[in-house]
Amino acid sequence: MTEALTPGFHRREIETMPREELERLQLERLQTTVRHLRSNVPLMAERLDGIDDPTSLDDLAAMPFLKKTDLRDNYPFGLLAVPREELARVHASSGTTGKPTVVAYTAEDLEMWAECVARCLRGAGVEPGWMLHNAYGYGLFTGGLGMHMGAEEAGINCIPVSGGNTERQLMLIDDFAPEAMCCTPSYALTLAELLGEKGPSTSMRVGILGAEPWTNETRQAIETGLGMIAVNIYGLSEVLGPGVSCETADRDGLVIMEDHFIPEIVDPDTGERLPDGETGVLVLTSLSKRAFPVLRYWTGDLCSLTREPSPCGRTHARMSFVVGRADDMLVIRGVNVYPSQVEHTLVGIDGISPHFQLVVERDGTLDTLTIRGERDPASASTASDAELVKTVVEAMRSSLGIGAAVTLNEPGSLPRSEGGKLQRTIDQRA
Ligand code: DLL
Repeated sequence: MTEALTPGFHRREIETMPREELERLQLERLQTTVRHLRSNVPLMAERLDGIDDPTSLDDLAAMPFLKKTDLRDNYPFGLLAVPREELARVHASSGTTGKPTVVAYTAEDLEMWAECVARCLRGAGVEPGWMLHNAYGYGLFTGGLGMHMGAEEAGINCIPVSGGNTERQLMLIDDFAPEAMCCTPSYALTLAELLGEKGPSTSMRVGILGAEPWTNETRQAIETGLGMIAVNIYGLSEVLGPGVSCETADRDGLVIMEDHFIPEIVDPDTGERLPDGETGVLVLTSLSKRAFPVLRYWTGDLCSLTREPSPCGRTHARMSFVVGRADDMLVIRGVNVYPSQVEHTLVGIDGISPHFQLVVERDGTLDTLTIRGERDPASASTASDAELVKTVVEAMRSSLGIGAAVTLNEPGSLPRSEGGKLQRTIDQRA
């Protein structure tokens, strides 16, 4: 049984600040950031040449975007806005091939980050004095250390377990009885599966899950499997690490730390700003970072925004779940397909487990999509394999708008997360 939790606060006065006051603070900090970038980052001085300092938040729309390729082209430290001696920490974004994307922090930047994560944890319902089982990887990846600092800032006892060695993780969860855990949603599914029929006898009341796209359907599977509520935390190393935004225990959109970041949603093709409620690319501007400030960073993540106040009294903008990345989009026979659409459809079907893989191949000139799924051994569904496959094929045709082949694999045979992010798409067309 998952039990409701009440969202708490870490810095209530900031988290519930009237919007007018918040926007005044954002403008002041934006002006400081633009001046800092002009004076200390040659690339930005060049790009901002001829553009006036902002006198209103709307002026941001006239400023240039910063993209991942800019970080790559200036690898490793070309975009730093402080001398190297002032750095306290370096991290890098995940990615398995080539050079990583390097980011850096001053001691003050780390304090700001810890405060953002502390707000996320308190909002998710984690109480000071609780124990947090932290299964995000420790290392260059921002997940482990980012969550760790935030927990300490909020007076939460963080167990630095890191990823991998799943049997041992389950033993520690049994023995230490943590009230909260954090890891990727795919790893939470792995843990839930291993608990299997024994069911969720764990002490955990809330999981703070993110670092990869997931859906509400997967959330339900995790909540049932682990007997806790699951909240979505978002972030990226280029902008901070975990803690740019996070759902509260109300699970009603991810609250953005707007005193430190300005969010915009733009059209993926034209870069034009889109109104609240419309889905487009999330673009983020940092307002308080010193070592590596970013102006209009093009995250590539697709979502929408609302500026309606939250039921718990928070006034900062909220973003929706990320529905995919502009560059994760598969174009199959001319139709745009996001892996999250498949997940959304598949995980809702009785008899099918939440583990899947997408394989795209080219047969002559024709692209084919195969969805590899598994039967859910825990489901009471009596449908035959053939009937299940037919159900999935029909559901996919109506949700994706294209035909897909569906295979049912041995339960447990598809790849599982061993602690980190899980790559679910295999595109063999290249
Ligand atoms: O994944 C930071 C993080 C750690 C976030 C732990 C949350 C928890 P990167 O390795 O730089 O940083 O990867 C950033 O991961 O641009 C998104 O595409 C994706 N991502 C992160 N959080 C979410 C989420 C960390 N909640 C990239 N939903 C981002 C969907 C997410 N995608």
